[in-house]
Amino acid sequence: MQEFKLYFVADIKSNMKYPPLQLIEMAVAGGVDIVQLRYKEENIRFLLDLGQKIQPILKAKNIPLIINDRLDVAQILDADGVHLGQEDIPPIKARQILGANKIIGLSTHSLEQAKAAQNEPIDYLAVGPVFSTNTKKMASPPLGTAFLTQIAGITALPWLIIGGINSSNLADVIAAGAKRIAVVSAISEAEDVTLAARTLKKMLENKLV
Ligand code: TZP
Ligand code: MG
Repeated sequence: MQEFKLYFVADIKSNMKYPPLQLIEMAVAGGVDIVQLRYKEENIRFLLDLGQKIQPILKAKNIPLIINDRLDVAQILDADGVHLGQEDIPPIKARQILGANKIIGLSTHSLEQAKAAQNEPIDYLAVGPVFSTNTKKMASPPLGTAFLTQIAGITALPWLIIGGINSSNLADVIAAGAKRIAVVSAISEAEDVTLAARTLKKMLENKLV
């Protein structure tokens, strides 16, 4: 998969600060490299409709669209890939269904899981939560920054970190070895979404600290 630094998880909820389409447009204007649609509610028609609306915007900028959990939605949209958790469809099954050319990402929550991910047919792994966050009910404890120094040594895959990352702690996680981050609230809860994305991107590119 193409290199990326700033991975925006567009966690679509009914009580969002901005309408989803507008949010994604603003985040794209700020330079996010990948957009994941994450939607845990039931109106799959809505998700499909949103996916169809954002696809031309993302395609125009060569930004991959990743769908959280839902292989069926990824297939219907012909999205660029799926992101799976430890209790979702196993990556091997997703690979059989989606084929070699789609992106498959996997969430991991410990060094053991990150190590095991090496043997999975995936394109990248996510490690987290690094910090505590209100965005997702925490099923596992925050890993902290010291943990990050160990990840690079155990995986040859591109890895990103997730969970409570924002412009205030980004310098710390970069210092601990992170090169790629995924965020929900640091972008979607910002007053100025485009500026928030742009600032994170510049910090990741080492153009601003
Ligand atoms: N997986 C682990 S933490 C998390 C997900 C989807 C939520 C991250 O949200 P935020 O707002 O960037 O902390
Ligand atoms: Mg999942």
